[in-house]
Amino acid sequence: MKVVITGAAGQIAYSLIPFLCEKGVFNSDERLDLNLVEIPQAMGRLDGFVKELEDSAYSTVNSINTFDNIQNAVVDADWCLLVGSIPRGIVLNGKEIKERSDLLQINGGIFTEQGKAIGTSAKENCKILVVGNPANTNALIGKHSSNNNSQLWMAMTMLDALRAKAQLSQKLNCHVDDIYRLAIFGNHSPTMFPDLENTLVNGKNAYEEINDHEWVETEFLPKIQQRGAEIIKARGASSASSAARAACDTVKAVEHPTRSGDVFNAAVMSDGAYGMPEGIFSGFPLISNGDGSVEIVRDYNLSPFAKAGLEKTANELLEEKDLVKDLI
Ligand code: NAX
Repeated sequence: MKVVITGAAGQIAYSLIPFLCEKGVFNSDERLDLNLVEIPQAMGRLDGFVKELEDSAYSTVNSINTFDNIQNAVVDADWCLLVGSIPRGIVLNGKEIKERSDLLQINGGIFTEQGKAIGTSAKENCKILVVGNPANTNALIGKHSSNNNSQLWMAMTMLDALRAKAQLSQKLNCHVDDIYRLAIFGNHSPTMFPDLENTLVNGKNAYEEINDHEWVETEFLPKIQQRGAEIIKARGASSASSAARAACDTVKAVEHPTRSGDVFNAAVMSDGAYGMPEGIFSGFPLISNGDGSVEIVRDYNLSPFAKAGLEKTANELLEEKDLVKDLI
């Protein structure tokens, strides 16, 4: 099983790769060939991490290989976890990258190249998870560039779902495993919409159990939407351990059948479900059949409040799409 991870010397990958090497993540006993990709300047750091991975002597691992280019890394890949990207605030050629449009253009170049390589050389049933931000639009660029409709492209919204579950379990004093059908709609950005009106906790409707719309609108939603910023402020760096957990959980969710009555969360190409415009990557509630295929769950009832939330995040995704229109 060939698993490609870009940004392999970064902080998310430092937690993610050990998680992926634990038993039971993949639905196959085949050992892992880990293809770790970095930019040339980071290869020294990556070599140091590889020594640590070797010293961990994972029984699930067959080989660990490093690459400073995507083309050779993705040949016959089963999974590509695209974590590497250029963060906002970095100084490139003497200019600080502050604007979303600049960030989209720079990362657009990266995802064009990666998409082409994956579309041509990875397996026809390859699964691709984009973590690097702006994840939804990077996935759109990657999928378009791959020119290959048999591969499955996703962008990560699992972290938003885990954050929402954690807050809900505190509010209703339940275990996170008691929560079913919690969905994140839209962009992985502060416009995302976490829906509680279709969420079940121990079989009961979570929104009705909370019975406090004010709390949902003025505390819960802003908390989830701004959680990334809250962590950056406290830690001086963006979420890494939790993002790694979420990426590993997404792989696991796709590899294994979804438990009965539940969903998992990722952004996939919209086909118009729930009124999200076609041709953007949007978070949806999904189920996996455990054979590599995933489906959007389409029986959620959306209130006017939820529909307004979806419209806002859809508009942001359309704006992002417009900013990269020359790449797609
Ligand atoms: P780091 O800056 O620690 O690591 C990123 C790594 O990517 C660096 O080592 C860099 O050299 C490498 N890289 C850059 N361009 C590359 C390329 N073309 N090929 C291969 N490697 C390349 O960032 P980290 O904290 O690991 O975060 C990675 C990305 O995840 C960022 O874009 C971040 O914004 C995003 N996040 C996404 C989340 C999500 O839920 N979708 C949540 C967490 C995180 O904010």
